[in-house]
Amino acid sequence: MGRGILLAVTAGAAALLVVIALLQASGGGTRAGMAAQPRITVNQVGYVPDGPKRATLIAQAQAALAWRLLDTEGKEVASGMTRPAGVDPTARLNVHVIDFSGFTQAGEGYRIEADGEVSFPFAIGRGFYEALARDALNYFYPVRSGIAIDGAIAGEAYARPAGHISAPGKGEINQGDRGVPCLSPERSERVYGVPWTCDYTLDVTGGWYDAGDHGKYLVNGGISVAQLMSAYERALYVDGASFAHFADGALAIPEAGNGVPDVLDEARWELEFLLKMQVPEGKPLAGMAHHKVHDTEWTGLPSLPHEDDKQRRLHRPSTAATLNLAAVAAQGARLFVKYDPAFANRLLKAAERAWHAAQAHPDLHAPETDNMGGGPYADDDVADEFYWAAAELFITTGAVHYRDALVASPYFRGDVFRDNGFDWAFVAPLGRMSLSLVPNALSAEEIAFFRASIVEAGRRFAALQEERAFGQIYVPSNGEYGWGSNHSFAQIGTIVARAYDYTRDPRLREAALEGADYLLGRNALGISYITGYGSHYAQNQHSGWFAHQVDPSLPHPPKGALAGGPNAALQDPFAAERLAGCAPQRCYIDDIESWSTNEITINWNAALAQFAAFLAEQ
Ligand code: 9MR
Repeated sequence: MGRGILLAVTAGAAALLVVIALLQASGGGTRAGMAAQPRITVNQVGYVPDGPKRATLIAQAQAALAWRLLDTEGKEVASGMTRPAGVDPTARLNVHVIDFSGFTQAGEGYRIEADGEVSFPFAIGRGFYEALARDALNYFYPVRSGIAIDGAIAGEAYARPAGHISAPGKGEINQGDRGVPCLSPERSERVYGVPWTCDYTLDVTGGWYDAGDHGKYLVNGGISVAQLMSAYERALYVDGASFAHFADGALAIPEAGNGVPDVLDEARWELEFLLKMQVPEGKPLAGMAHHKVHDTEWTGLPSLPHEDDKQRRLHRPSTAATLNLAAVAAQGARLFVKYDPAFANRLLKAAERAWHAAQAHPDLHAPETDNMGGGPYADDDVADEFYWAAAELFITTGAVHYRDALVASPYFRGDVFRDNGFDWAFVAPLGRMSLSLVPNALSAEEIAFFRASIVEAGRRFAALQEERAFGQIYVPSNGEYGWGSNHSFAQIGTIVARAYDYTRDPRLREAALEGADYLLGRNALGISYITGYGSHYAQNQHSGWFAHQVDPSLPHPPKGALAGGPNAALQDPFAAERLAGCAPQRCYIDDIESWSTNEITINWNAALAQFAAFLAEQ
C-alpha cells in the first residue's frame, strides 16, 4: 500500500481516494503509485483563530463554486462561494480561492468541501507554530559533526557515532577532520587555475554538516548561524517577542540546563568550527578563512558520517568566507559576553583579524569550478559581505572605521531586498536587519531609514502576495522557482515579520501568517514541505544518513526538516527525467535521489526556525 493511500484510509474520507487526473496528468511531483492529493489545498496543520484562513481549489470551472467548512463530525459550520482566480502562472492550473477567515472557532479536524472534493483536515487554534519553532531549531543537533548523537536526546532513531573525528590516514575508514591538509597544487590548478596549496593541516572537527552531504562550508554556515543568533537577538529587542524556544532547556541538545540559552549553545557548536577554519598567523593569507572542507569525491547514498572513507581537504580561502567569519564572530561576541566573556573575546579577535585580512585580499573568490565532492558556493560579488561584516562589527565595537566602511557601501542607503528575500550569496539584508534592531551608534535618522526600508520591503511582498491564489509570499519576478525556493518563502516571511514588528500593522501580520500556508500544504502539489507536519508531507529528502528511503534501518529526516522545494531548473538527473516541462511550482519530487528539488540544509532550516519563532507568537 502506497503511503498516500494509507493516509487517505486512516483519514477515513472516501473522497480522498479519488485519483485526480488533473494533478497527475501534467507531471507534478506525485510519486508513482500514490493517490493524488485533494484538489482543495490547505495549510494541513492549522490556522490561528484571528488570522487569515484561505484555501485554494484547483478546478476547471470559471464561475464561482459553493464551499462548505465541515467540523470534525462532518457538520457544516460555515459556507460561501469561491473567488475564481484564473490560471496561476507558477502552477499553470486554474484555481479558486476559498476564504473562511470569518470563522474563528478553535477546534481540530476541520475540512473544506467544494466541487466534490474534501480537503485534508486542519486545526484552528494555537500551539502548532510553537512546536514547529522548536522542531526547526532541534534540526541542528542531529546534523552536528564531530560528536556522537545521543538517542536519549535526539530520539533513538537519530543516534549515531561521531562523524569525522579521526586524523586522516590512507585507507582508514572515516578520514576525519582532526588534521586536514589543503587541496594539492594539481587539483587547485584544475579548479582555480593556479597551483594553490598550504603547508599546514588544521583540526576542523565540529560544526554542522551542510545538508545531505558531509561538506562544511563557511558561507552557508555563516548565514545559518547568523539567523539562529538573530532569531534570539530579535527576542531581546522586540517588545512582546518570546524567548520560549530559545531558553536554556527549551531544545533537545546535550547542553540543555547549562545556564546558557539553548539556541546560543547550538550556535556555538558552529562558531567554534568557523574559528578553526581561519588561516593561522605566519602563513600565507593569515586571518582569511578557508572557503570549505569536504570530501575529494562525492559520497553515495546512504553514507553515514562515521563511515565516510573519503579524503577530506581544505579549500582555498575566500573573501566571502572570511567576511562571513567576521560577521558572525562579531555578532557572537556581543551575545556571548554575558555567558562566557573569554569566548566572546576570542570571537571578537577572530572577527577583527578576519576583517583586516579581507581588506588585504578583497577579491579572492570561490569559483563554480570547485565542485568535486562538494558544492562550490561560488560568489564573485562580495560588496554585500563587506557591508554585513562592517555592520556586525560596528554594532559590537562602535569603532569609527567600521562606520566609515558602512557609510561607503552602496548598501548603506540602497535597496537590499531582492525578490527572493536573501540567501547565502546575498547577505546585505542580514546587515540591514541587525542595524535596524540592535542598539548602535548610528543616528536616529539612519536607524529610522533602515526600519522604513524593511517596512517598505515587507509591504511590497505583501502586495505581491495579494495577487497570488496560493497566498504565495514569494513571487519571483522571472516567474521561475530556483534551488531552495521553499527557503525563499521562509526568508521573505522573516522580512514581512520584521516589518510587522516595526509597525504592528495587522495587514503585515496577516501576510506573514498566510505566507506560511504554502509551506504547510497550500500549494500546487498539496504537500507540506516540512517533515512531520500535515497529512501528506515531504520525508524522503536527499541525505546520506536520514536515508530511510534507500535503507529502511535509517530514519527519515527529523520532524521540522524543510525540503528545498520546487526548482524549475531541474538540476539533478532524477528530477530532469521525471519532471520535464513542469510548471515552476510543480518541479518537485519527494525522492531521495532529487537533490536539486528535495535536499535539506542548515540555511533553509535556520530561515524556517526564525520565521516559525515569529509565527509562534501570533
Ligand atoms: O543552496 C545552494 C544553491 O543556492 C545553489 O544553487 C546550489 C548549486 O550550487 O547549491 C546549493 O547548495 C548545496 C551545496 O552546494 C552542497 N550541499 C547541499 C546544498 C543544498 O542543496
